[in-house]
Amino acid sequence: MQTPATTTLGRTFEKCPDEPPHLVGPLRVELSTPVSLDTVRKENPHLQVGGHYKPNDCIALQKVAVIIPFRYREEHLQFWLHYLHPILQRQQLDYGVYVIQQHGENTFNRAKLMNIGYNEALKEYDYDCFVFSDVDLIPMDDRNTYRCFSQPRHLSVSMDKFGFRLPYNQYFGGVSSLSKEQFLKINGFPNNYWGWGGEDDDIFRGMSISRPDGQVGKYQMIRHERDRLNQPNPQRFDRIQRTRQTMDTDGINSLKYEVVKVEKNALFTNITVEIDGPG
Ligand code: UDH
Ligand code: NGS
Repeated sequence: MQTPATTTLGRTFEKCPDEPPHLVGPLRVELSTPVSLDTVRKENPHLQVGGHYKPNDCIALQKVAVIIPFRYREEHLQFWLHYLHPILQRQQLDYGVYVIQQHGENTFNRAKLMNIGYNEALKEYDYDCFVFSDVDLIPMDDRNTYRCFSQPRHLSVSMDKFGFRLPYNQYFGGVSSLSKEQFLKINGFPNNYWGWGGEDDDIFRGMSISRPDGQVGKYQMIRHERDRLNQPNPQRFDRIQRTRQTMDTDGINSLKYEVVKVEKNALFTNITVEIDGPG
């Protein structure tokens, strides 16, 4: 028997179970018909403004900020919200969704946007876990829990575009989760990877990580062309080489940005930020 944890207005709440009871396992993902935000709102009547949710019959085991680095991918975001909100609710998480949108026309910087997401989410709520997700990755099994584990976790381990296997052993891209302590231990993510590639390899930093098995960790990626302002970064190999020397000074402790706008809509918190371009 679990001990009652909180009493509110005469109701007694217990901690949510380790294994959420309403999970269904493998899921079908269908990406040919776009889904409107209006439909997604109607499908998720229990969300609170800003894309927050917590179970109403038990106390969630973790408080999770889900952070999406973003620019010009509205259609992908609609699919993501349509698929992920119901899954995250079945997983009985106390969660909020933060879309961190890079303002302007500089080269894209995925890792820096993720650092900003960490910082901004913590200003709002006492999150203990951070899930970082590309906007185009849809889990194909709801047992792949968007929470933190005793090691940093790589969640997107078998993606359709890689034939449902890891492209290489140290791959840490796509979707990952780190607790606050794990994130701070590696000084967050590098701020100086502009353009495509390498920042996820940098984040791996030789950590020992956990992963779900290949069935639970299946993902479908929404197919797309290369983005206009996210060309392969020619400096990426050089940067990775030097990460052990730079990680103590380049990371969450050196993060600089300006918030342009914060909008809370029914499905997510949309934070637009200004970051400098490559120096
Ligand atoms: N992202 C944006 N906008 C951009 C660039 C990136 O929102 O302009 C975000 C988004 O969350 C995306 C993530 O950053 O899921 C990772 O970027 P990516 O999807 O470009 O990386 P990926 O490795 O694709 O998936 C690289 C281009 C592959 C071209 C293949 C052409 N057939
Ligand atoms: C590696 C990149 C990673 C990238 C991965 C998968 O080569 O950033 O490919 O790319 N590392 C470097 O470039 C150093 S993908 O097939 O998803 O486009 O995540």
